[in-house]
Amino acid sequence: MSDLTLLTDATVATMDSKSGGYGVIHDAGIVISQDRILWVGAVADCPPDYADAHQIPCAGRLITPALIDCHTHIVHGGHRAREFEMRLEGASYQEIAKAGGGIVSTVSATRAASDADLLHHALRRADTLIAEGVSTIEIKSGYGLDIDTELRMLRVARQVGQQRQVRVVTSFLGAHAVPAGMDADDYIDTVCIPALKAAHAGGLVDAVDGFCEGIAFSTDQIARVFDTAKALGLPIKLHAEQLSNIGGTALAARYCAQSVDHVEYATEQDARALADAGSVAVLLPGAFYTLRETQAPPVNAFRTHNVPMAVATDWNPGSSPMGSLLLAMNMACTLFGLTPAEALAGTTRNAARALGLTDCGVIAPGKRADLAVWDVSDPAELSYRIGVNPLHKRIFGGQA
Ligand code: DI6
Ligand code: FE
Repeated sequence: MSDLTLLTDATVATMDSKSGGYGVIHDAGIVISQDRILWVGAVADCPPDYADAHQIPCAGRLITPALIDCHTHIVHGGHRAREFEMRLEGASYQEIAKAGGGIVSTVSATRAASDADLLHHALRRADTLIAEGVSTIEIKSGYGLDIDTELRMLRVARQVGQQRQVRVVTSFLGAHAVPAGMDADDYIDTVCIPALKAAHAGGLVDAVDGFCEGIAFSTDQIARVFDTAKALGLPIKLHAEQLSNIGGTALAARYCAQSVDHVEYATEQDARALADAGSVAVLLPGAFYTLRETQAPPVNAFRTHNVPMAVATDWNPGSSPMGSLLLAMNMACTLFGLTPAEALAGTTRNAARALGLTDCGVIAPGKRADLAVWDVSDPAELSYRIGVNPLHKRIFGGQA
């Protein structure tokens, strides 16, 4: 009995096209061996060696790479529905943050939550994403802002990856907000950097993130965190240019960031810097929508300079309480003007790149068999509908 599987009678969007399109193959098949893709192509061209593979007919369904949510904050305590009401009554996100709400209110709820409670809710959120064909989730710390709670968040994030068939990539986001009663510089030097070193020593950190913004940290403060990341050999990414332009994108590009996220206020020059650094621009339309922002990211400049664009949920309790990556794709098209092909590249090939992953995000020989089988025939359908989940089945590391 062969240990090979042949998914057959499918339409495959490989997302591996050099032209930036879907890379569609009609009447296609995919041969899987254990957790890897061995072959993909038109069934008519399938090599005879795979003739005795176990066949799974897909009834013409669309197969894409499994989706990758490359920016989330799904480990957190509590919720911020009251702030939603306050914004509807006219308060801004920045005003709420300055008045002691915002990120620091989630910090209190996260510190008060038990590990079991944090894990329970993070698993429920991960399950929601998995149900939409997500195979890989990036999860950030940043609601602890003390050494113990930052480490607890990252441990819970790792547990999500152990308790579910999903790959978790962690980011240390100690530089997310200044805790109440502390000076920002003191916080960076006496809490954030020691927490990063401890988390790294515990094997809990895959990348280092920060929030560079008027209501958070300056470029000088973030640079100190990045210098530590560099010394530890960790890649960096940054929340930058979300609400204003204070130079975060240029800073992150100087450190060859994996990604720079939000980037609504990035300039043409920022786009050039990202291109030179090989960084991905991660677009987060859920936060833009929730905060009713009006400045869209410079998508045309990213296209002109060949900056890869990813799309993510930014699932967090404040600015993006959004548990749907398909909805993020729809919003990236409707609000930011991405094409559906760019949106799908943004949650597959470019999302992998934003996480520094080279073994997933496209359907090609040698890549992980992380696949999503959809009850649709045209890949544009994935971005087009609102609030509809057409997933037929997800395959994770070759396992259905
Ligand atoms: N930008 C975001 O979108 C989240 N963090 C950040 O730096 C928002 C986090 C929150 O409001 O809780
Ligand atoms: Fe975020």
